[in-house]
Amino acid sequence: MKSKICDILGIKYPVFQGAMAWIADASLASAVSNAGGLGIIAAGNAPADFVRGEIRKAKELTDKPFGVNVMLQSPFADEVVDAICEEKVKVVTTGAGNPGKYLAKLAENGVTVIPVVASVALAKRMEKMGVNAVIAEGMESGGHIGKLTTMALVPQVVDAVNIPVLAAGGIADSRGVNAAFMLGADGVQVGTRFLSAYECTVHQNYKAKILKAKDIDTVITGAITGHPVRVLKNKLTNAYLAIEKEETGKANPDLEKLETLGAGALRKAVVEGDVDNGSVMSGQIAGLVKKEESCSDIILDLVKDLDKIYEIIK
Ligand code: TUI
Repeated sequence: MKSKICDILGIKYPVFQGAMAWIADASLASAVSNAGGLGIIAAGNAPADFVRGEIRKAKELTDKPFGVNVMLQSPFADEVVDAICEEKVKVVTTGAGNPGKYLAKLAENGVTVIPVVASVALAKRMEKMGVNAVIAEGMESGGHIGKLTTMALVPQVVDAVNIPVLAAGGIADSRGVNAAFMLGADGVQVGTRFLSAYECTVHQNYKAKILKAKDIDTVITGAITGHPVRVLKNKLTNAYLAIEKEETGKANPDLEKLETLGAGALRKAVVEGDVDNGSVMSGQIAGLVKKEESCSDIILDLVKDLDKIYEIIK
């Protein structure tokens, strides 16, 4: 038995690399694709020309399929979708919203579309609108998150739709992969573990903070603004959460103070390596990530028991 998602995309292993904003560039995505998974370039909040540049670099670095993630809250989302179609990217994932308005254009251009969903309702709506698969992402994930855990979300989405479902959130080794298949998933998306990859160009301080992280080291900021984001605890999150506490319950909470504190924080950590005052997005599973490795070794470790799992679930 093979994963349906491998057949749809023409990839060897049913492992997607999570689209970490500012981090998942052509270097990481092409290394994952070359290793048999699906590498994904994160558009994040970047303008289309930057994304186009990464797509062209990835085409030089791999002849395997790779994807681009459209962050739907980006002010550049429209132009990024145009660039994706012009560059004939084969696979698009979306995050942090409902991609409905882009689906017709992407389908016309032959792009396989796989949105991230955080609820059964959105998964069903997406299936009706013709997407090829969905990624059910639990709140164990790093970055922008929904409300449900992977354990609760994945089987409910699997039962609600007839398209392949990938599981994301809290998966960093073969035990997590096996568990995801037992929940009915047809593949997985892994973010945090790839932060430790040699081919991941994130600042060394960020990598070191991930490698040192313990199980209880992440916190959720932004609950009050309606944009909850999971990050590793640091000076920035202490200041941020103190303001959140002060403002919670007020008739007119001063959200601007929080926005000012958060502005540019991800870049500060990823590019400048300021892991005290920057935003170090990470999943709850960071405590399992212990050493730097190649993307190829990471993928082979993730899928090492899959043949046994296929036997069990067939
Ligand atoms: O998108 C993500 N994770 C991200 S995006 C990101 S970039 C960023 N930078 C600074 C501040 C905020 C974001 C960092 N991490 N994951 C995919 C994801 N999508 N998780 C949850 C969702 C989601 C949630 C609700 C998708 C759809 C949704 O509902 C939309 C609707 O209208 O029903």
